Amino acid sequence: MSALGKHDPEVAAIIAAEHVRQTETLEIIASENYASAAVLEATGSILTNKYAEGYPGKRYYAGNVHADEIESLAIERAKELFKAEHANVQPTSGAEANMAAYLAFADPGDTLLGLELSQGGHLTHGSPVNFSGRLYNFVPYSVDRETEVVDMKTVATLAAETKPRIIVTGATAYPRQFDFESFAEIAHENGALLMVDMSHFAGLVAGGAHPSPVPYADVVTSTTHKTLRGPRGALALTRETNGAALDKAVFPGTQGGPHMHSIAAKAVAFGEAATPIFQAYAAKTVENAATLAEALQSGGLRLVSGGTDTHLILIDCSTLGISGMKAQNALQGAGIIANKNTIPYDERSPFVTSGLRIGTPALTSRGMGITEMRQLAAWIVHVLKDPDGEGVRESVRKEVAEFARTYPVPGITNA
Ligand code: DSN
Repeated sequence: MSALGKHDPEVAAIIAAEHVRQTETLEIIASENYASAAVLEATGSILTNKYAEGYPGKRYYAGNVHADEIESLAIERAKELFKAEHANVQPTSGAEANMAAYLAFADPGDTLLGLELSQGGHLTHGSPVNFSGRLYNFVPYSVDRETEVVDMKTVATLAAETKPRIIVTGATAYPRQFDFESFAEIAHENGALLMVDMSHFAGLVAGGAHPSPVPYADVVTSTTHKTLRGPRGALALTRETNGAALDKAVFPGTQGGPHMHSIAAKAVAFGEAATPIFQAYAAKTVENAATLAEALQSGGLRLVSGGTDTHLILIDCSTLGISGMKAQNALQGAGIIANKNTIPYDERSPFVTSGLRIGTPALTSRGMGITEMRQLAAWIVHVLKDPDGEGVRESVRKEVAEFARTYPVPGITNA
């Protein structure tokens, strides 16, 4: 029996039940993934015991020889992986990485541009209920009503009119690639910096399956646990000239003691992401999303922007006469885990929504491919066309559980 099982059977039992849930369901939340056994081991390591405020070679506490080694290794691996001049691996979440980037390169009250939350942007890209929207004058840009893709002419006009300090791009529910080169041109012509939050597609960038924002952006932030398949956490990249400002904004600007166990796990994940196996994973994730999108469209579903270039698909449930919430709940009853999401110009509230966001990172980590994506699409279409049918949900749930059990979950049933 494990130490946890002996010491605290109540917590151990809940985690064991979560093992079963992760094994028997199909995880298609676009931002979720499975960390490897090595990443989990580093995350659960004794590095959690150490306080290490500061940076390698310049700490505020004694005893940091190994903290310095691990953080330096993580920094070097991040720089090498993303071909960046400077990396900070201390942000504990994407929100904190973004907070540090704003603190480093703007002042409270400054104007910034960000993609509207209801159109796929993130809370920290200027939502009025978030620190970003409260401290900064965020002006949102939108997608075109017809194409549902960001219209660079509108961004250019808005930038010329508002002269922002930073233009923020990147999203949580946008199925297309951003045009980093045009964003950089617009930003620089208007005296702004370009910030790219690549949280969703960082793993695709690392694996060469998506253009990199690093050559164009002045600052790049990312979580480490989505397509990148690392521990829950984040990082920020910038040019050498901006490195000191960014570091100061992370510590002491927005954070105290870094989470050294997570930093060790980030180093492991960056090492994994630099391998040919990961390159194949990234390519497969995108290929699976394209296959899934095509199969869903053949099944009669409407996809926002007509498809995907990434790991992510946004389904317009309103054409089926149901809300995103109803779709999410019906699929959950069938063992398929997705999340409701607003779609551009949504008429429903952000809690109910008209959309369903899905993605292929987690299932691709389980070794699934084109055949499995076609089967998944058939189940999704079947359930969404009869969202009140208990019989349909129950029969799909049994088929899904049996099917899912045959695909190992990294970190649980294999390495
Ligand atoms: N929760 C993340 C996502 O699902 O995209 C964003 O913070």
